[in-house]
Amino acid sequence: MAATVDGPKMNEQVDLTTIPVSPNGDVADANASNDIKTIFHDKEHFNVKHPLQNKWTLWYTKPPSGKGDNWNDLLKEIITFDSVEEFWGVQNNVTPVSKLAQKADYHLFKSGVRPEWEDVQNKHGGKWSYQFKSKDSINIDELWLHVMLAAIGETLEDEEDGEIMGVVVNVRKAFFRIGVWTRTTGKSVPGRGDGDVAGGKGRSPEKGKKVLMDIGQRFKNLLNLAPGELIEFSGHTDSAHSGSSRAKAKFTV
Ligand code: MGP
Repeated sequence: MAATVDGPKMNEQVDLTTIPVSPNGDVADANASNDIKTIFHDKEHFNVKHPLQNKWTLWYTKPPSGKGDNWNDLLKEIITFDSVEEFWGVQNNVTPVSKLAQKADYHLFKSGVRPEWEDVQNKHGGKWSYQFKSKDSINIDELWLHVMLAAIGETLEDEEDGEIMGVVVNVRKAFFRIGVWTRTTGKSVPGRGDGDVAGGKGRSPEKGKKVLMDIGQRFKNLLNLAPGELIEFSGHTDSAHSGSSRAKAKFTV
């Protein structure tokens, strides 16, 4: 699906009144007359929404305007949604990745989780990621859409895994990078006692690693990569220590 080119200015909160995220009209009246209209019947006056399993928040990293901008000032929350209809309302109204300035990012994260290493739900986790170095030969808008749909459709993991925190796209001078953030690195979480294996899910380290490798394989399939291409998993503590996301890979698939 093609996204609109003229999106809102990305350093501002989206004007929610411009996005058809909620049913218009009087839902009570519609119910009384049994008049159920989905978005497929009427794109503006629908009164039925299809809930997502989780609530999601879209974030944006504004490119730095000069020296001295810190990460926190650049990270902006755009909108939170929990239905299929709202997702499409957002997708059709934000600037596509291909039109973002260099050093911008989108982050689609479970509501309540900030898309940063320091968040309590991310700090023991990591990410699978891949850098697309030939920017002109890929359709980044379509890839990012597929990655977002896999996240909100919960197809990147099995239900009991509880690993997916969010997905990210980075626009950089020499590449686009797409990543998926996980809650653990497959190991036990320090300081939570012996009972806490692989992040409190009672998994052995082998099982913890297998869960992550399966997520990596699904993510790789989604990105349409040639079998010879490798995606890399790295832990956020390594990124935070080195002050760079280019931390050494722990696993590849
Ligand atoms: P990046 O966007 O993950 O990678 O981080 P990029 O652009 O390839 O750059 P590099 O520095 O890894 O080579 C860019 C910068 O943003 C990092 O160096 C950090 O300064 C900052 N940053 C990124 N993230 C995801 C975080 C975060 O979660 N917390 C904090 N404090 N800073 C971050």
